[in-house]
Amino acid sequence: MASGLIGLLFRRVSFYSFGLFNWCLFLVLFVKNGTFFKKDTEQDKLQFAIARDNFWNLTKAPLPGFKHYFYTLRNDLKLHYSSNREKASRGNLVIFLHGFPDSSMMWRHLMQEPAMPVQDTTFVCVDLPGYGGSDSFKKFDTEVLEALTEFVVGMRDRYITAETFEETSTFIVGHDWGCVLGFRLAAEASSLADRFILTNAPHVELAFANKDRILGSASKIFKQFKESPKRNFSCLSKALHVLKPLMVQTMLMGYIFAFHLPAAFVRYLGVAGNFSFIRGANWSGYGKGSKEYRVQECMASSLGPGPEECRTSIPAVNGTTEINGHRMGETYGPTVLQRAKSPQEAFWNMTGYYRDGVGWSPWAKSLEAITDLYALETSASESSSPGRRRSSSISNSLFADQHKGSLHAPTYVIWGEKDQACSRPLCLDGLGDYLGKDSEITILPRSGHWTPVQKDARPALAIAIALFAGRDAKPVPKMTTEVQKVYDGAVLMAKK
Ligand SMILES: *[C@@H]1O[C@H](CO)[C@@H](O)[C@H](O)[C@H]1NC(C)=O
Ligand SMILES: *[C@@H]1O[C@H](CO)[C@@H](O)[C@H](O)[C@H]1NC(C)=O
Ligand SMILES: *[C@@H]1O[C@H](CO)[C@@H](O)[C@H](O)[C@H]1NC(C)=O
Ligand SMILES: *[C@@H]1O[C@H](CO)[C@@H](O)[C@H](O)[C@H]1NC(C)=O
Ligand SMILES: CC(=O)N[C@H]1CO[C@H](CO)[C@@H](O)[C@@H]1O
Ligand SMILES: CC(=O)N[C@H]1CO[C@H](CO)[C@@H](O)[C@@H]1O
Repeated sequence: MASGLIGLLFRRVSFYSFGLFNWCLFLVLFVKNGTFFKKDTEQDKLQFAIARDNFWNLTKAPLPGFKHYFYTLRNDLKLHYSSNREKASRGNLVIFLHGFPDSSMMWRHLMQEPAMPVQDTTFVCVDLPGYGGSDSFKKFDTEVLEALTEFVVGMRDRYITAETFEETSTFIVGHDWGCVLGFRLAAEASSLADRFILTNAPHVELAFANKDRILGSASKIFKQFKESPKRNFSCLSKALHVLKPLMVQTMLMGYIFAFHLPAAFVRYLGVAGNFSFIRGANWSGYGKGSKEYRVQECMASSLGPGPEECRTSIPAVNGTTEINGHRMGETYGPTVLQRAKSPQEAFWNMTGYYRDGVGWSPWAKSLEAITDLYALETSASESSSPGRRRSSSISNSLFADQHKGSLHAPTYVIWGEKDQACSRPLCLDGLGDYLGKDSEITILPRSGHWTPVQKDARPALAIAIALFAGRDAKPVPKMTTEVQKVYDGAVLMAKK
């Protein structure tokens, strides 16, 4: 009993000490690389204000051909999104989920890739709850999955009509947290989309399984050492060798430990050195020496609308207050204004995803979500095209999955191998075992975490989206072969 308590105490203390260590490390880093004391010039400030106005002023086009929209959830909170389509029209529907510390505006570079089928496809870039122009939630637990389920169903209702239903497919594209959530939806709410396209973030159940496997082997080897330390001395270094990938991943995830410190620490980390943390996220975002990197644009994308933009509203056209379910005159929700006024609060919100368990808490679906998903499943199985008929996620759950978190929808994973936050041994190795039919994993060996942003990786993601979701999309026998045409050296990791 007492030893259990001491063990728990020891784990707690090491957890927070490591968080505190990383917190200090970040501050030292900001000071060392000069961002901490760097003051913005008048021109920087002007550029920031312009970028914020361009991205978040509701009367403007956030991107060429795109407009701002809101979707009100059953809990009365609003999600903000931008889309190239006002109403339902022919063409597939692609919904984009961004990550941390980003917003829907992170897709701006990808949307302008020449390969992207902007003319033929409905693109919906949504801000995750608590980010960009979407309302904050009290907690970022499985409520986020509920909200996304409701949102995707809402978008399908809004942009797909009964006439176009047969020929229209829905896609969910996710990066970073959007990818973590995408894996969960593909496993637990697979009927939401016909295909998931996911990039650079862990499948949480796989990462936990990899961690347990590594710890298991290391402790077995260590036991041999303990039994006869003299004769089996080499086992000590062997155990450390086995543990190495886990230690590397723990170091890479140091920031997550820092996000678990008391609120005052996290809030300070968010704004210290005038947002050094968010600015620092660029080191990897664009790649070394990129000419595309605009720090003020990145800041405007990460921080969302400011108090100015919260005063704007979606313009009414010809005095109509509603067009196809879009209410005109709508503006950002009250919690968006709170975040605009307090960037510390905004950072606390964004980091809530790491604390509140949306990645791993068991999701007991609401009755509404179950009903919505069931309706999607039955309509898909009634649809004539056999390719759409899939094993149902509801009936499937009656049988034990081979792995906890197995994916039930076709999934295409495209992964920058030099990811700065997710190491391959923990986050990627073994992912093939979780894939369902008609799925594939492509590795981009020269790219890092920001696949949708980095200049050399972007075209690879764009071509995959174009071939899956563009006009006249047909089954692609091997996507990696197609990707190799725009990304020399792309590697097929797994295919099912
Ligand atoms: C801090 O950064 C913001 C956003 O980039 C900028 O508007 C502001 O002027 C900066 N403040 C200082 C003191 O440099
Ligand atoms: C938003 O943009 C409009 C032009 O479309 C401009 O007149 C207005 O001043 C802007 N609003 C704010 C609060 O910046
Ligand atoms: C607004 O009115 C103009 C002129 O009467 C018309 O051409 C246009 O289609 C209308 N727009 C909408 C969205 O109804
Ligand atoms: C996010 O911010 C809002 C508004 O400032 C606050 O009410 C809410 O509790 C915060 N949520 C989390 C999980 O931090
Ligand atoms: C891995 C290893 O070297 N194990 C050795 C530990 O010591 C016992 C007893 O001498 C050996 O039988 C094992 O081979
Ligand atoms: C790679 C890159 O663009 N790095 C930039 C990130 O931001 C800092 C601070 O604003 C710049 O000094 C770097 O050049």
